[in-house]
Amino acid sequence: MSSIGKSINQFINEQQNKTDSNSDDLSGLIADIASACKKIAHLVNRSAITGIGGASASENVQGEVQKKLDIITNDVMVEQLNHHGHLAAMISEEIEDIIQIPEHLPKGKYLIAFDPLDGSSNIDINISVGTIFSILRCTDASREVRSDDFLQAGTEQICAGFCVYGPTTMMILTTGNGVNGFTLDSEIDEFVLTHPDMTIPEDAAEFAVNISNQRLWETSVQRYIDECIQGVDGDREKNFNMRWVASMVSDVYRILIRGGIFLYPLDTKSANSSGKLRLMYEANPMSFIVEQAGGLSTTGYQRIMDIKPTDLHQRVPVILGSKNEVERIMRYHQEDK
Ligand code: AHM
Ligand code: MG
Repeated sequence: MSSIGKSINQFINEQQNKTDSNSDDLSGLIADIASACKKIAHLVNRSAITGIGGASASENVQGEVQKKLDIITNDVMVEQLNHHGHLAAMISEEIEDIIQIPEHLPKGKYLIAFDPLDGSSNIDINISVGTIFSILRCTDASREVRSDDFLQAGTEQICAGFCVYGPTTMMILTTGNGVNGFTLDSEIDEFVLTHPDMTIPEDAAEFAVNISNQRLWETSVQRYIDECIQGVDGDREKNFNMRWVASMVSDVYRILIRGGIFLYPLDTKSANSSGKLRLMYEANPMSFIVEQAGGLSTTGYQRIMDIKPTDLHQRVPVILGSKNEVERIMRYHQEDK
C-alpha cells in the first residue's frame, strides 16, 4: 500500500517499529523537530510583518553578523527540544558552547547539532531558507556532555534532515534507510509524505557553485568547472547548466529532485583554507542524506562522513551530488595531488 499522505509521525513510528523496538524516543525527537520547524516556518513567513527580518546587533561564533531570525529560530529549536527527555545536549551553529539540558529537566540518549536558519542572508530578498539537523547517540548521558561526545564522524549519525521554507515548507529526512520528503499541509498543520524514496540520478548536467570565488579554488576544481562551462565545445560530452541559490537547503533539495553537483570547495579566502560550510551543522547531515539517496559527498580528497571532527564549529570543503560527477572531480583531485 502506498505510504503517500502519511503524517511524518505515523511514518517514522512505522519505520522504527520495523527496525528497532527501542527507539520510541527517536520518533518523539523527530516529532519535536517537526514542531519546531512548523513554528520557524510561521515566523519566517510573517517576518516582514512582525519586523523580525534584518540584522541584529550581534555576531555569531564565526564572527558573522547574525540576523534577528538566526537568534529567534535558535531559541525556538532549543525551547522545543529541551524538555521532553530525548536529548542529552545540543549544539547550534549560532552558539559557541554546548547547550546543556537544564538540570530540572529529564535527559535522554541523543545529541543534536543544528543550523536553525541556514541561508539567512537570503531572508531579506524573500528566497528560501532552511533548518538543518544531525542526530548522534550520546555514549554517557549520566554526566555533563562534553565536546568530545559530539566529535563523532558523520558515519555515526543515526538521523539527519533539513527543512526548506520555500513556496511550500518541506522536511527531508533519513534515519539510514533511504530518504523521504514530507510537505507541510497547512490545512491540517502536519508534515505528510509526498516524496518517498528520493534518489539522486547518477548522471547530471547541472552544477551549483559560487563562481565569484573561482580564482581562489584549487586547480582540480577550476578544471572541473571550466570543463562544465565549455560543455561539448571542450572535453565534455554534454552541455551544463548552472544554478546557485546561495541557500544550501534549496541547492541540495534540487539535487535530490533532479540530480546535479553542489560545490563549496576549499578556497584561499576562507580561514585556514578550509571552505565555508560547517562539518557538524551542514556538511555531515547533508552528506548522510545525499549518500542515502545514492549520491556521493566528499571534500575532494576524502569522504566527508569519514572525517573525525576536531572542533564543534570546524569548516570543510563540500562537493556533493550525482555519483558520476562527484567521482570525476575526486579523480581530478587525485591527479593534481
Ligand atoms: P549560513 O549558515 O551563514 O547561512 O551560510 C551557509 C550558506 C549556505 O546555505 C550556502 O550554500 C552558502 O552559505 C552561500 O554562500 P555564498 O554567500 O558564498 O554564496
Ligand atoms: Mg548554515
